[in-house]
Amino acid sequence: TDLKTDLNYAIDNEEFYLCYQPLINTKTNKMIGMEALLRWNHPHRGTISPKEFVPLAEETMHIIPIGEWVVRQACSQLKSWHDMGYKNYFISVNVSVIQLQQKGFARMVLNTLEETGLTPEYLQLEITETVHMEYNSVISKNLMRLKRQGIKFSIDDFGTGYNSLNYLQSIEVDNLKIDKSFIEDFKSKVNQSIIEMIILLGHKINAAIIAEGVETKEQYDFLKQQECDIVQGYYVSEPILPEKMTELFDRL
Ligand code: G
Ligand code: G
Ligand code: NA
Ligand code: MN
Repeated sequence: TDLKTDLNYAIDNEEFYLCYQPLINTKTNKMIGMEALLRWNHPHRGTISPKEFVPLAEETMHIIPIGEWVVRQACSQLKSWHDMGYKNYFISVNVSVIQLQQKGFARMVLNTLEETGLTPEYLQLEITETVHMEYNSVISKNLMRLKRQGIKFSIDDFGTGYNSLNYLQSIEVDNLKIDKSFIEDFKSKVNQSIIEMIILLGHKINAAIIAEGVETKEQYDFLKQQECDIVQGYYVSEPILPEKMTELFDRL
């Protein structure tokens, strides 16, 4: 069978799960939140990365129920961590522009927050532009409605997306995430200029800067010195199962 067909059964068969990766404040070196990252445990092929199946799910529109499952799972996981006494962490959830352009998207997110009991201020949505989508009024209405309720927004892979600058025009974006391709080769003159420019732009519009793909102490120190606010990457921790997160709460 092909993956597109298998997507029909994946939710009901409970084949999806989330990993979590810590986000670290460079000023305090403390964990302040985590990104939820989707995984598909396929019955025959084993674990499949979202890089492989999210584009298919966007084509077939399975991304709508899958995205709803992700928001619910992430919010209820964070709520249970808060209830265990691990307070003040936020959670960052990836959303596809296909989801953002559904009329019912904002309502779905707000209902899920209410049902899980998570305060909206602890939810961050990462806008990831894997497909090209003209910025339009449905998207901006969803964003503004959620923003009014206290939900925060990050532009993922900033500098590589299609419409990143349009989002900045219509809502106050809370975070810009520097794409890991710029961090990977941070010693190149061009990449350093891009990193500096994104940090400058972000701070001018009151957004925090998150660098992803931070793998070495050298990268961490460079970013901290450039006043990058938050880092994420293997240097701190890879994405891990929720059971392992509680260990990190005590350590980070
Ligand atoms: O963790 P990993 O490197 O496998 O993630 C690969 C890509 O998949 C990243 O670009 C990430 O933004 C995207 N991704 C991870 N989880 C989700 C999700 O729940 N929904 C969507 N739409 N994309 C996701
Ligand atoms: O949404 P986005 O595609 O930016 O998601 C981040 C992706 O990068 C995830 O797939 C995650 O597994 C991966 N990732 C996280 N930390 C690192 C890292 O330090 N190095 C690399 N190469 N990838 C990372
Ligand atoms: Na992301
Ligand atoms: Mn990214």
